[in-house]
Amino acid sequence: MGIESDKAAMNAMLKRYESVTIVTHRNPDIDTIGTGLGIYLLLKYRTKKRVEIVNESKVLPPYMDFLPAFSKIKSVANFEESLIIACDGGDAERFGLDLQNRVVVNIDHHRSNTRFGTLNIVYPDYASASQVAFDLFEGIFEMTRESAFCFYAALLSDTRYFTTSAVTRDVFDAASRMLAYGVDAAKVAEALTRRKSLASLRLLERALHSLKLYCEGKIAVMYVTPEDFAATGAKMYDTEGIADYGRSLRVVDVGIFVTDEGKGEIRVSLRSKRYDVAEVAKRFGGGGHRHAAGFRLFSVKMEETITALIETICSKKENG
Ligand SMILES: [Mn+2]
Repeated sequence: MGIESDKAAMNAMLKRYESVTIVTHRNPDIDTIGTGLGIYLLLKYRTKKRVEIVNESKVLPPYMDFLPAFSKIKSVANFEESLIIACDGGDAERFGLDLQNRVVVNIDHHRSNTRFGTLNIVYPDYASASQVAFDLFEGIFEMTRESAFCFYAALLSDTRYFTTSAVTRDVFDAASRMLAYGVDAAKVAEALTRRKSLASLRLLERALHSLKLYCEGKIAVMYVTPEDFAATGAKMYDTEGIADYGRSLRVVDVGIFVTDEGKGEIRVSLRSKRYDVAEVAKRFGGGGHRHAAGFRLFSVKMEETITALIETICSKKENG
């Protein structure tokens, strides 16, 4: 165990393959895409291997287009005998691709990770999958500025700009080492915080309008409906960051954000200060981190989902 033995295992694994397929998770965030692109660029520049990077969605969030090689991401995997490197996914289903009978390196930081890989490089104390990838590949290959840029963007995003409970001295140490490769921190910060779409702010306005408190103010619920999407022209990726608002209130412990795009799928994002929302998400078939988790439900009414969640969380609060 430990990063040095993981480096050796990763190196040995890479030596056995001429081609590599990097997979990123469904409903992608910057961590999965940034980690994937960082590894993609390293393998491209530092090896002679054939490399592809895949995300099952046809339309990727445009706000990620500042990441180098973003346009190289494909929606289907074409290599058949390649080594799979899975980025930032707690279980194999998260990737929406058939990973059965494939050799998989699982690079992640979710405590709930099911260790679905052939080689599992999972560090639950790390703040992002990109921090894991950076520690892992630094020393295997000479790091490049572009890869460090991708890893740093993913770290900044997954820590919500260094505000989550996962932020430690090690995180700042990793961030500092990333910047040492020439990453422009201000450029990354601007890309993440100052180029939102108008539709995303209009959607936020509507989401805030829906805000209600429950359980003596301990739970905040916000939602957006198909009508909200239609009225604003927003897409699913425009909901990025809205889930954090409920929890930002002083009295609130758990923020619930429910998204119904009108396609028969309801997405629930959970954020908390202390409550273990990963456990709740797991009970509803999802997963995540202790203070940030989520799940999806199909063909159910939004109101029923919200009621069930409030009951689950509020009753557990009273009991303990
Ligand atoms: Mn992550």
